[in-house]
Amino acid sequence: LLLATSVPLGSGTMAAAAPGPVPFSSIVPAPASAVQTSGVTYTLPSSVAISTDVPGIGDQLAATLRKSTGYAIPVHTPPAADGIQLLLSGAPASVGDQGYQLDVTADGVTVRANKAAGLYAGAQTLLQLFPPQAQGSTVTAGPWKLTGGKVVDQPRFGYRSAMLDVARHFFTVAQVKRFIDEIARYKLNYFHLHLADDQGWRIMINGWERLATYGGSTQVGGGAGGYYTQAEYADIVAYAQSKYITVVPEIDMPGHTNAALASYAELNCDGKARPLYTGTDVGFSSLCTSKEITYTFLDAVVGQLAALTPGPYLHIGGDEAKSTQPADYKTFINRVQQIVLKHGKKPIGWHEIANATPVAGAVAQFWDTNTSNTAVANAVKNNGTKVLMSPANRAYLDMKYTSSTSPGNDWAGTIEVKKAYDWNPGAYLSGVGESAVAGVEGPLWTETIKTMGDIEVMTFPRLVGLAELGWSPQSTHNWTAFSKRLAQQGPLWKLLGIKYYKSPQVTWP
Ligand code: TNX
Repeated sequence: LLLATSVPLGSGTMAAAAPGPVPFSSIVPAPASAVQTSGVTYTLPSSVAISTDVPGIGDQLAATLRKSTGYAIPVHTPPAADGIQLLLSGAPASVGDQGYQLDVTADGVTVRANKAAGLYAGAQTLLQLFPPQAQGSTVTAGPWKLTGGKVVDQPRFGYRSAMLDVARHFFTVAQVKRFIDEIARYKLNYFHLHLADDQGWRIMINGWERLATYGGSTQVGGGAGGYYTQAEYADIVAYAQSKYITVVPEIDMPGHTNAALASYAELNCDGKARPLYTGTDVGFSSLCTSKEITYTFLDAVVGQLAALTPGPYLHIGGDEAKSTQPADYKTFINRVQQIVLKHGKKPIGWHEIANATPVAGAVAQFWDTNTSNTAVANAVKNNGTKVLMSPANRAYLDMKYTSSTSPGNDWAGTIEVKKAYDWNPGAYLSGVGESAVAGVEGPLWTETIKTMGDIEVMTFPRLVGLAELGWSPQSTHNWTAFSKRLAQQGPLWKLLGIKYYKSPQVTWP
């Protein structure tokens, strides 16, 4: 990278005029290839327009830049050739379905991609080339200058995700959408919604209404809880889709099911409804694997969720089934996988599903703290199972940063920012090499997480490290360089009111 002509992002944040231009070395996740053109910048004229093959992406970019620049920024479809072009033509085949090419010359900006998802990713890179004020909600005086050069970029792994547990503490649709906004900036393309656990059932199921109205009526600590109507869930899914994020809904089973067992007596082997639960223990509940009503129930749940979910996956949980006999667990998971397939989806489960027989196309999500797991390695070898990497001592967003930070859990240790970044998902678990890894996910369990601020401070800055592990080539992996990129996000988070942990490991501007 040629950095001689550029001004570091943090140096002008107090000035009235927009600082900049931002060097390519600040792009996070680090791009596969980025070369600046010495001496070249593009200055946004106040007459700038966007010309795009995907109006939804052009409109989102224009809406952001209108608020901060005060420019009109009309959005056209080609053949108009405007200052900013977002095109589904001319991208190299090598960038695949999720990558893009971005060119900044003295005359304008062109993002090219093969698919809309790639164009969206390129638009996120483009936004990062503006100073943080460009994403603010008040007008800042220009000139708005962008560093000239070429970025050719595509992800290392196709699956990059964050999980939010809305069962332990319930979060509103507006809070979930804000979280989606926050993760989309870093090119995550999946969002895992943990919809049911011992403490709460958070989605209306027609014919089984008490799951939501009773099973959803509380949460950890005894607060009011809540649930999403099917229309609200569909709204979350559509919102994520507009940011090229695929929602993966999870109904955890056969354990982590106390809320369901409290709502319907017949789901218990002894036919007696359990009391609602507001504590934080795990492993005490199980659906009755030997009763037919269990599978009738799950067919309704899976069928309705599948109909509401355009993405290819449904997450069936399967973790910590300590109150289910191992043989019953295998029978149960194998049968539930067939229900998922019947409704046109592929199952994802926590890695314990490798103890059953993962079907073709199933994904096992690894969450343990060790670096070898025989059942997972065998599933990879024998069933072609792909692994989603969420090692709890690296990727869990609910772990405390240090023993003196709160909120958070610490059963998997504390995870400072460097520890969250400094591992290699493609060479972490024995027998699970690069080609067996679907990608990475940062799960945020919410036993101790109650507010949007709690969500944000646990997520940022750590999730950006995970996003980089999922997107950037291993050859770019370097803590010193990463921590500098990361530091440049601080002013943006401050401007947007996003709480983050000011880790002493990072030199914030
Ligand atoms: C274990 S890891 C769980 C969750 C808890 C989490 C807290 C896993 C798949 N299950 O039920 O919320 O630890 O860190």
